[in-house]
Amino acid sequence: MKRPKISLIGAGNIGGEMAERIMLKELGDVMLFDVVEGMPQGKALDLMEGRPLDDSDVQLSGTQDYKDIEGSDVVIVTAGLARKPGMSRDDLLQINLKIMKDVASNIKEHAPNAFVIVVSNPLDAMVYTMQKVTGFSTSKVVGMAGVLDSSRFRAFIAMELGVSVQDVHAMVLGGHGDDMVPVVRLCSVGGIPLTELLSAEKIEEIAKRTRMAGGEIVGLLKTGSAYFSPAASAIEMAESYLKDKKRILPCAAYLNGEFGIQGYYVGVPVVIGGEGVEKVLEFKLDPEEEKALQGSFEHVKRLVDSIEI
Ligand code: TXD
Repeated sequence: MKRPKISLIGAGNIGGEMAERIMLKELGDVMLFDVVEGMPQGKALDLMEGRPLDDSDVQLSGTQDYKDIEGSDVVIVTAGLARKPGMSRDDLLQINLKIMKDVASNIKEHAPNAFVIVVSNPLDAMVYTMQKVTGFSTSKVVGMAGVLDSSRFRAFIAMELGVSVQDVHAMVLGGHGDDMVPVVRLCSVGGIPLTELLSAEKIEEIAKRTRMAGGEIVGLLKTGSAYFSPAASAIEMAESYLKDKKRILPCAAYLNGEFGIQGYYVGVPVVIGGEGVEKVLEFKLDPEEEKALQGSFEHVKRLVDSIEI
């Protein structure tokens, strides 16, 4: 039986990191695509040469030719610019929108049956563009943001309490912006509500750090944005699809009225299995959460309504 084929459109910081993770997990064969001559080929060859050290037999290749993504089961898109200090994710809109339209039309032509995970920022607008341009079922186009944002939230809580990250469960809803919504009420540590373990002030401090975590790393790196944890987040989603794991993951998914939102991509808990986004898990929000999600959605809506597709 053939291994799955995973094409990575964008072989930069996140693309290269995802390729290595796929190799280590033997998730499938990798096709790295980038517009920079030689770079995807070089990264693929480097990873191929390291396979004996990890007993991995997947095949990795690099290309500038979209024909080489044919037959992809999964396509993960990081093509585009990353922000620099002082830039917001929204500042990337015009340049990355142009790139996303080009990428989407090529995916439509060369990988019509793929599950597409969009990573590029501004995420909620880019995943919307991907779905509109490809015309793929909304269950086969999803955005990666909530898995990363929730991981950050969980990590900060574990760091504060000095406990294992395995026992911290948390979810972040909404757009992938500084107005994202860490759902404090549902956060638990070993089954104990977070609100019983930390003060309201400390929790708000952690929630704020979660919302600003992307910018914190951009400020430290100065040359780009986070890539280790975003790569891990996208691969978690791809793995749930490829292995039909039915994981419940916070993702930018197309909403058809759930959470009172119609016709946009916003971060909500979904089930990812062999059919893609198989279910949106809607649940009751309290008035404060409702207001925060609405505010975050309004930001997404303004951005999406401003683009010409
Ligand atoms: O949670 C999230 N969704 C975010 C997403 C987390 C972190 C980073 N976020 C965004 O992902 C970031 O703001 C960027 O928009 C993307 C990719 O971030 P990365 O750090 O991987 O950027 P790089 O290293 O610059 O890689 C982007 C690659 C680079 O090699 C370019 O040559 C390539 O994209 N590129 C293209 N590839 C294909 N097709 C076109 N047109 C193209 N243009 C540039």
